[in-house]
Amino acid sequence: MVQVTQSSKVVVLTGAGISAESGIKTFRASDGLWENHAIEDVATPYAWERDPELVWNFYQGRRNQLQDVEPNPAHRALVTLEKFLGENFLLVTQNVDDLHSKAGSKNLIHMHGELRILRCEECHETFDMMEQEHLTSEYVPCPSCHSQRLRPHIVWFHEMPLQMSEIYAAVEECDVFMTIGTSGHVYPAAGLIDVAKQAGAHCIGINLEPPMNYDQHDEFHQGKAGELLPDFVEQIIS
Ligand code: BV8
Repeated sequence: MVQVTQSSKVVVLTGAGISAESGIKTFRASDGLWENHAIEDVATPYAWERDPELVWNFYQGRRNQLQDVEPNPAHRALVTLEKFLGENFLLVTQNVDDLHSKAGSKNLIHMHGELRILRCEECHETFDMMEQEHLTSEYVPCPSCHSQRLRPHIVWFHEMPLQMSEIYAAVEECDVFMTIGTSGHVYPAAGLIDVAKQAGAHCIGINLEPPMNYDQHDEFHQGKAGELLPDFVEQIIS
């Protein structure tokens, strides 16, 4: 069991599995389907051009779900780890839900965007759109330039994830790299562990089942993040 001190640099990458015990379906569990649409068919810029109403309703439905879910012990364990490490801790999430920030995580990058936020395709302003009147199936005009081109602030397939240079900089100099609740299917997120290995980091995985990039991990703990992570964090910072 690796030990971390307050001078250890730790990067954590989370995926849909860390939110599963909060009641948010993972992509694999739903067979990558949403109401019989393949995620890759609704989470792309082409789908948005082809059928904006389908894509809008897909995201409005998931945005509405945010009102009914709460962080679980796994989200809170990462806040404990961040409080111990301070600026030496970075949390990178593939998730677009708001459970990490609701739990209190601060050094947090949403590399695939955020459900709560919409972005104007005209003026590129971003807006937190969680007011009740915004959660309808009707389009919401841009509050700034009033265009009808507000899109989900989500990184779709074939779009470049956000803040990748910051993420690579942190992974290239970390001592410990953890993957939690991710199947290792989607790139470039799933390739971050290769960068960490190159940098000599100790790579730890916590997941319900071995991820696609299992072999890159120095240690792997199989099980539910909400059950394993609180004790794991207590042990490595003691
Ligand atoms: C890019 C936002 C290039 C959307 C997401 C052809 C052309 C172009 C690109 C590609 C291509 N072919 C492949 C690619 C790359 C592509 C990709 O990786 N495709 C996959 C399908 C092979 N990637 C991209 O397109 C990326 N962009 O490459 O751009 C580029 C280059 C230059 C310039 C411009 C562009 C963009 C990828 C981002 C897509 N957006 N999310 C939305 O959410 O609606 S991806 C989305 O799926 C998630 O964010 C996440 O990343 C992924 C799902 O993965 P996980 O989070 O791991 O979830 P999953 O369900 O898979 O696994 C959950 C795990 O948890 C399971 O293992 C389960 O066992 C475990 N679990 C369950 N319960 C628990 C648990 N573990 C612990 N405790 C529990 N209780």
